[in-house]
Amino acid sequence: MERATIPVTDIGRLETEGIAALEDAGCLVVTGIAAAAERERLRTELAPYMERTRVEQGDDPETFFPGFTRRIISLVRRSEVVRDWIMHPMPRRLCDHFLQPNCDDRYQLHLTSALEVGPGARAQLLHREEDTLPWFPLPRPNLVLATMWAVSDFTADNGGTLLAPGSHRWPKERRPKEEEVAATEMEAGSVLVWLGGTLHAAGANVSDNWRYGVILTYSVGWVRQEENQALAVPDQLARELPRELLDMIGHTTNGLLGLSDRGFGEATPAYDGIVEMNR
Ligand SMILES: O=C(O)CCC(=O)C(=O)O
Ligand SMILES: [Fe+2]
Repeated sequence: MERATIPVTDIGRLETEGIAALEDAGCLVVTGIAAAAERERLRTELAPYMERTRVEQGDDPETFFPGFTRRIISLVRRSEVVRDWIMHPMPRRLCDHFLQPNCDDRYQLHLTSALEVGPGARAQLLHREEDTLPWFPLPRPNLVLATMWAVSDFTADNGGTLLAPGSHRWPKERRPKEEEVAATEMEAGSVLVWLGGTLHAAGANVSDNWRYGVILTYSVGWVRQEENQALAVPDQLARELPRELLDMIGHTTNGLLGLSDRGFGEATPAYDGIVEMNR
């Protein structure tokens, strides 16, 4: 069997080729999305937090996150660049296609994390982003769409994300053969996209360089977000954020879920929905 490959496209071919390739393979690299200046700005914004992160100098093979890695979450409050990336038209177009049909109302931000894989890190265990939403049997409807923004280059030897193309259609028990797993190789500024049902993991880093990626995931609005944005984004900041971003991060209702009488920006008319239902 030939070695598995991850399809690659640029933004100009997203509609004509990219969407179909993502549907088919469950993963896709979109090149040339984040400019060098943005990536530098992001590194500067996150550096104070990354520097404080403890890097495990050993490794417990049972843990989900290997040693020799750095991870932080809560990026909405820590990075303006991330706020722009969350709302970028490319992932939103893909969410419109892959998530919106399974939404009763809207999709939402699910998780933000900056992930650095250091020299000596082993590969992560293969998993599906939807493993935290185990209710449906596999293959399940698309509930999550994941993006990995390449802040550094991603290579097969510096921890480039491993993916099993096609595994979003596999039953739960099926594990990939070695040749069914591909390592993501992409230049900084590219974005790897995969569906919540696709098996994947951070690769092992056998190089001398740190691999730097920002993972931003989205989910259908009727599931609980992986990252609790109501706690992660301080009220004072939320008051200053644009309504569209607040809606995306979940400071809003999805149908009748998420009621609150503390709206930021224009208050959400949460009770209008109930009034409508009782008419
Ligand atoms: O770092 C990577 O390449 C993948 C990370 C990942 O899949 C996760 O943390 O869920
Ligand atoms: Fe993952």
